[in-house]
Amino acid sequence: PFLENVVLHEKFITGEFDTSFIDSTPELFNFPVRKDRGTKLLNYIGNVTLNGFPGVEKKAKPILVQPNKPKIDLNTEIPAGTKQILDARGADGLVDWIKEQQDVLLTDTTFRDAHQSLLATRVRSQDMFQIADYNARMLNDFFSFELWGGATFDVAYRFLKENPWARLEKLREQMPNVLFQMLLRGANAVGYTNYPDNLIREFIKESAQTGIDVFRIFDSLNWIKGMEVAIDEVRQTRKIAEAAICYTGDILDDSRGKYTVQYYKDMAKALEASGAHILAIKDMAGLLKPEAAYRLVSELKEATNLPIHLHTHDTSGNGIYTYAKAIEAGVDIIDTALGAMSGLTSQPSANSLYYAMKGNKRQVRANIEALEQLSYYWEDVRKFYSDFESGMKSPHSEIYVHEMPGGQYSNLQQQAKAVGLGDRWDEVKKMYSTVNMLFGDIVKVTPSSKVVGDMALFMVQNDLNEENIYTRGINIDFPDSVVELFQGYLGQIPGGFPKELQKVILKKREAITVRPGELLEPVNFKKLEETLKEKFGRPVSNQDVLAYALYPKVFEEYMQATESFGDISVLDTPTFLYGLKLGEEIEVEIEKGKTLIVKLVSIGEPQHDGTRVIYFEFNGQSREVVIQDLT
Ligand code: 3PY
Ligand code: ZN
Repeated sequence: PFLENVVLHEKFITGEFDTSFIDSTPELFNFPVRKDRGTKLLNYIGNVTLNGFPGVEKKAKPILVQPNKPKIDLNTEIPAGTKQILDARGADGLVDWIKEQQDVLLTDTTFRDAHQSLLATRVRSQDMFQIADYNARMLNDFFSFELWGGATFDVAYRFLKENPWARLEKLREQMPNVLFQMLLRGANAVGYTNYPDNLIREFIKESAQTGIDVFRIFDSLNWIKGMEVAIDEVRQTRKIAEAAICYTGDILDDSRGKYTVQYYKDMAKALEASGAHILAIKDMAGLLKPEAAYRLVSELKEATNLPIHLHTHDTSGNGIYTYAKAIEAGVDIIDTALGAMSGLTSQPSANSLYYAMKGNKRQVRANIEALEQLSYYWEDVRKFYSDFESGMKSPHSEIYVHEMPGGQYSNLQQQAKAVGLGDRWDEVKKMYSTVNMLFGDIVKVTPSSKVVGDMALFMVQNDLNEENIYTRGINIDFPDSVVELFQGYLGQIPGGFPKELQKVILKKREAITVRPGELLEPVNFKKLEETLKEKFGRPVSNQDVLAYALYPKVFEEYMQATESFGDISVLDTPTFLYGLKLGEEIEVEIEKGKTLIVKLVSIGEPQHDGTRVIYFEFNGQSREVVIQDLT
């Protein structure tokens, strides 16, 4: 390391050095601590074995079978798919191709929304890499794989300590034939707040380069201004801008005057005018009832020239029926998950939809045998993550009342428990819809849904209701997220914020009505890169810089984790979540052709400083690590 420091030093490279160089350059002696990869990995395994994994009940490692993989030959050539159509014919050519199809095309959400909605977004890259080669050969007739964006970016760094860009890159290598789709929260990118325009643009550019083809862009308040920068940038990268209308309310209920068919038609036309290639109906909570789906799709088809891509959640249990009616009305593409990862708060099942449409003049384009075999794999993998299941066991028709998005239900329930409102959950749910109406009936999807949830908890906690809020609220400080919403920092709502409540919440603060992106200071990427290089003492990539710009603290903690543990994405999921049992031996492929064999031999008694020595066998040799016992 010393010689390396010398030859890489700026003064050495530029020749600005003399014989006093070594004495006058103390930084030459700053060696990065180079723990070898093996020791780092043992540190992780020792730590998780002893202290457990956040959110996973500490218990004996369950017996989990190796997931069942389809029996097909992977030495066959990967058949061409939609990705090749985009590459050959461009975005407009692909749109023409979609319009020529008689069949209903499918998007598979298993790698993104399905596990975001069922398993708190915790599915790791490993479990995707293990099956991706099969997907490429067995789901080659799919329209797209939704596998990135939404909460997956944040959760990968924050909880899984793995790099979401590396996930995308590797999946792209494994599945070069089908379009890759991501969910982008417009000006909030993959975060919870508006970012500067140049950060949105740079993030899209890098995502497109790394492998994303279809960007589903939405705004959490259906504010088109919040989507325009993203749509423009996606078009510039020559990828596909799929602009979404977020569906809320009920077009069949005349008492909900705000979100009418006309409202959605106007929005769709505006999105078409702003450059969308495809129109998405994003029904994030699963509120689109079958008859409403028929009407909405029919009218949107008339109002625009765009292909329509429908997304729903199966929380009510009516998902397949909704899809069947949408298909009857001419919808082009539909979001489904593989059987074992579908239903309830996730997407409806591709497998079930296939059978539901059998005999119909519009068939679902999929190979049912492939769907069934891949579903077996996920049935096994899902068991790894059982601690992250929400506990919902049957369809919830009350979704039509509280309108909570698929991914929020279990989160808010956890938040309620954390603030001591666990036994008042029914009140919180009711308050969620009260808050929605107090706010002027808004779209509820990340991040606006989080604001409504924060406010609902706050009101129940402080015995506030729709009557006393205007009088008692004057003397109360509201949660930051609520203040920000009413300041206009997430954008504007149709019809404007309710004035009286806005005054109560903001007090003396000013609200903006322009796009927050117009006010935010652009990110200086060059400077940020320099700062990070210095901070982490190693070169950083454009992807690192972007991740830091979006999530500074999360990214920093991720970097610290990789410094202590190395790349732990290589571990199998049961070991990642539970560690090893005494005497258990595993193989870890740390890179192609390089495998480590790790066996847990024993765990020492606690020492006076609260540590324990953990004894391993590592490639046949004795190794030990010292771990702080936090239990
Ligand atoms: C997200 O923004 O992560 C969503 O899934 C919204 O539905
Ligand atoms: Zn969704």
